[in-house]
Amino acid sequence: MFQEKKMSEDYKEMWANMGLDLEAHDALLEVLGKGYQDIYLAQKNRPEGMGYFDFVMSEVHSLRIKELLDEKAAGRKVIGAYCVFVPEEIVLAANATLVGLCSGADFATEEVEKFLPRNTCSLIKSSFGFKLGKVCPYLECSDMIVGENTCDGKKKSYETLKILVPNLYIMDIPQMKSPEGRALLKAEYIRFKEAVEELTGVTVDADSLKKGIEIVNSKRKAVQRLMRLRKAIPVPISGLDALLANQVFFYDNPARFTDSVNKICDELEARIEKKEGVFPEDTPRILVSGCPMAVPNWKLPWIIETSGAVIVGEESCVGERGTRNLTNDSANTVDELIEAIADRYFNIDCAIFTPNPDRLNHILEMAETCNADGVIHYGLQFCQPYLMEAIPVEKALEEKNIPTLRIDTDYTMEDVGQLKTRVEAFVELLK
Ligand code: BJ8
Repeated sequence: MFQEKKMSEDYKEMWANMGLDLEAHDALLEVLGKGYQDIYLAQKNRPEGMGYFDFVMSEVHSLRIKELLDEKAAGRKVIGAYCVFVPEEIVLAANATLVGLCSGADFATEEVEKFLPRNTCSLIKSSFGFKLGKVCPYLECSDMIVGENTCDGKKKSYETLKILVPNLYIMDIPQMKSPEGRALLKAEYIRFKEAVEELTGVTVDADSLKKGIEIVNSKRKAVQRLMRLRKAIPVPISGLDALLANQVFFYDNPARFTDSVNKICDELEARIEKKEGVFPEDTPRILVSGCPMAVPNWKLPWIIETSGAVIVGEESCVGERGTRNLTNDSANTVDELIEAIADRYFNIDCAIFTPNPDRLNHILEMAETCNADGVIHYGLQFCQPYLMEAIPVEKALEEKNIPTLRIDTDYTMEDVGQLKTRVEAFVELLK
């Protein structure tokens, strides 16, 4: 007990030294802890390996931050990113650590709306809220923050974020899958490599880049393995737990994360062998497609899985869109390896691309391979790219007789009752 108190006092000092607002931060941790308890720990039949992720979440602002600060004290740099277009391979090759900057909850909304219009998506508002509310230790310990020109909302909001953070680096991202777009992405990755080299004082060479690729590929392979196991009937793990693994992907030490996911997969294989499911075999299976769900955005998955259905896949950047492709590491020069990295990332089918037929095909393919009975398209209000694409996505799925429900929502809890009614009706239809 005393030990625990002493530890929490030490962490308070650590947070205060980072410039966090302790009162606001305590309030955030309390809400987060309560939400985790009610949503995650209330689940039944969880794989034992999820204990590791429960631990990670309980320490997400403490032990992991202490690890990052220890790394920094030893001379390593930390880079924060908002988008899966930022190549972790290059960051690792320069002996730095990449962390995702979460943006999954409303915070300091009144303050945020002094800087951004009200009709901005929750994800962007959240990223500002965490900064203005001084509650995100990842943001505060980042030596460089990478913003990317993806959607208009992000692109323009970074002009303002630049005033609030001293170390914002902007990466340009193409909007079309043309040879020119591919050339732009490669040029941007070379420019990013140079900026990271300047920050770290480490020159990236072919060996370090190959090593970086290997580490990130291993992470992705573990998550791909998890994804494959969810195809089983009955499904051996809940969608909420699988989402959590996909969320922790962005924070944890990569090697430790890979091991932990593989351990869960071993356990799931044994479950599948015994035909042991997390829900009854006839539970309707849902594919969720759309905007990314960053920690602690668990609202819709929680609604779905407490309404008689199970989520069997996420067509999302916090899910398959972010992890499905590997980077080829067979080349032997820095330029060729960057080429391979650009090839890998150019395949990401984010809705900011126009036209974007790959995403549509991928959703159809996922619905089939995941044995999904229906698709729920998740769009954040005011997110033009995903809300606009939701219409052709729904049409294409209906042409294949795959029932689809379109949900537009935000991070508030105001619409929970209404969403639950709609999801329950959809699940009834699937039954
Ligand atoms: S690669 S999905 S992580 S940009 S929800 S901020 S699109 S208005 S998040 Fe994304 Fe990279 Fe694409 Fe993935 Fe804009 Fe929409 Fe808000 Fe969004």
